[in-house]
Amino acid sequence: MSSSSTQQIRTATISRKTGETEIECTLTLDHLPGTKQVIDIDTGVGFYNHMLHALAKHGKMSLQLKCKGDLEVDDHHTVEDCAIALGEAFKEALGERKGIRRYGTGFAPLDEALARAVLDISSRPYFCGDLQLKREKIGDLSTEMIPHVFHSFAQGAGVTLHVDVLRGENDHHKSESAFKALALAIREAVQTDGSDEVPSTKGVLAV
Ligand SMILES: [Mn+2]
Repeated sequence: MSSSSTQQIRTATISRKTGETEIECTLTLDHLPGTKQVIDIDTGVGFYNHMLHALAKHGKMSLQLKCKGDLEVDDHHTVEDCAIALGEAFKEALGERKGIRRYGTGFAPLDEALARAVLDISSRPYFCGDLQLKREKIGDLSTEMIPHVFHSFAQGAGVTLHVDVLRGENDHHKSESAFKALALAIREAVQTDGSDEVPSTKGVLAV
C-alpha cells in the first residue's frame, strides 16, 4: 500500500474501557481526494466537544469519539481518558512514521488571543506550556483540565509538545486558539514526502 500510486490512509480505532470511562475513538489522518472529513464527537462535556471538533477540523483529520464517563463524579476521568485515547489513536495511525515531516509548528489567533504549538513526533512523550487560563471553568470543562489534555495526548501519542498562549483576554478564545494551533502543528508534522525514510538519526521513531 505504500507505493506512490496508491495513497495509504492512516487510520486507527482505539477502544478503552475502565471502571471510570468507556471510549471508542477512530482517528483518520488522510483522506482520498473528493472525500470529506467526518467529525462526530460526544464526550458528554460540551466545551471539550467544541475543542476536539476544532482540533480535528483544522488538523484535516476525521475524528469519531464517543465517551461514557463518570461525569457524576466530575469531568476529570472523562477528559483525561479521551485525550489518552486520542493520543493512542494518533500513535497507531502513524504506524512506522516513514517519510513524515516529524516536526510541526502552528500559530493560531482567535480575535485577541494568540497561541503557538510546536510538535515533535519523537516517541519522547513530554508536554509543557502556559495557557494563561484564569477562570475556574469554561462551560462544563474545568480549565485545569485543558493543559492536562495536552499532557495526556502527548503521553498517549508519544510526542513532544509545547503549547503556549502568547496573549489573550478571554479564556474561551485562549483555549480555542491553543487547540487550533495544535491542529496546525499536527497537519504539518504528519505530512509525508512518500519516502521510506524514518526522520531520525536512530533510524526508528515508532516504539
Ligand atoms: Mn468557540
